[in-house]
Amino acid sequence: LGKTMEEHLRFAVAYWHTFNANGSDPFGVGTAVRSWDSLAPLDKAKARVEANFELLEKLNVPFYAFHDVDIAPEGATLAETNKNLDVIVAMLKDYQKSTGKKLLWNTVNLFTNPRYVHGASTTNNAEVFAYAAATLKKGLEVGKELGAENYVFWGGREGYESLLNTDMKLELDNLARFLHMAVDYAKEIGFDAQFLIEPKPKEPSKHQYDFDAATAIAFLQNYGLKDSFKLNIEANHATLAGHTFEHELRVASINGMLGSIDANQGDLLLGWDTDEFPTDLVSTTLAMYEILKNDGLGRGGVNFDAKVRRSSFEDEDLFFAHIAGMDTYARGLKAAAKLIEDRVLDDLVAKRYSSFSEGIGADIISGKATLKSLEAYALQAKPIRNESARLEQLKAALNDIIFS
Ligand code: GLO
Ligand code: NI
Ligand code: NI
Ligand code: NI
Repeated sequence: LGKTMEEHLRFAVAYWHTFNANGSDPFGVGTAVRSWDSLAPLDKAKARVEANFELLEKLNVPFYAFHDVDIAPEGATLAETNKNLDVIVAMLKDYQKSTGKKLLWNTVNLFTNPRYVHGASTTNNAEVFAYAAATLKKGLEVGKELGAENYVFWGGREGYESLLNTDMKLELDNLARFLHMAVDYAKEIGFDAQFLIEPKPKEPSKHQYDFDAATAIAFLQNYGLKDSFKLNIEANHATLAGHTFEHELRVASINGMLGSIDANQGDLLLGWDTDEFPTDLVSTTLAMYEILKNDGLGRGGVNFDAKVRRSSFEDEDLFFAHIAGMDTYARGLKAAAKLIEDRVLDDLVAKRYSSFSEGIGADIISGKATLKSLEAYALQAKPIRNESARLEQLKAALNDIIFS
């Protein structure tokens, strides 16, 4: 389909799920033991940089992604935090140069620190908004310094716990103001990354404003931001919102807003963002089908926002997990390409909607039809006959392609 597999699958490793993660979960402490555990914070950060690039090399993965707090320790003041960042960013830059590895995207963490208990740009506290804005400013500068191809906004706590104490209108206006400031500043410093909103319906907040693709697109449109953003669609966030991954990809795609993906999968029985590595071939096939139909992800990529389980604490597990994820996406890509090349779905879809290409259907599409002309048609038309959907036949054909 005009591109190599490498061009279709621009894999990225998520810094926060590899050597920053240690296997802890809400009910248990970390299980991974690392050689740098006893080092001072900044030395720890340096050791992780080294480990990150070793992982990228050994996996032959071209990209990585991070939050500011993943790469460098927060200081007691903003100035100190920024100084720590500068040290590590210089080191990352050197490593990028010597290895050829690139930054798919960066972002800033505006949800972990206690100052963000009420949100960041949607906080009730203007001082917190200011601090978040200053952190964002630094994030954009870091992205520019490292040549990030995208910049992600996941609204960690941009939502509410209760409407009883929430001024929703003000919070949404402020979220838009925050994003406009980001657009303006990126322009000012010549940072030309693609901006991406990552929708998620809940967790940690009870309701998050970027609930799903459709909600995020409407928000961006309402506030005059649509041309400056695309979406980063995460599989597990789609299912949290009650959608399939492919639904969210389709919604983004038909609106010209599909930018990048966070590759993972949820658990059918657990109702939260479990961030498991993607190993479901049917899901990756349908996802890659949407992505191929979108003509790829452009400067986006396939970022493994996925973590090994608490019981998989050896560094080796990180390798197996990423390899399993990459294999599942590569097979999904092959199956999706075959679906397209064999016109398994296209012919069927074309046939299914063929009534819109002539007669009354063509009038509807061209805008010529009115309620009156359609009534005139319906009054003289013969009894209506629908075709069978042949769903089971279709699903069997899909299985054939995926599993053969
Ligand atoms: C959390 C998100 C998160 C984002 C990343 C970017 O559910 O998936 O991992 O992808 O933090 O801020
Ligand atoms: Ni994510
Ligand atoms: Ni997530
Ligand atoms: Ni995640």
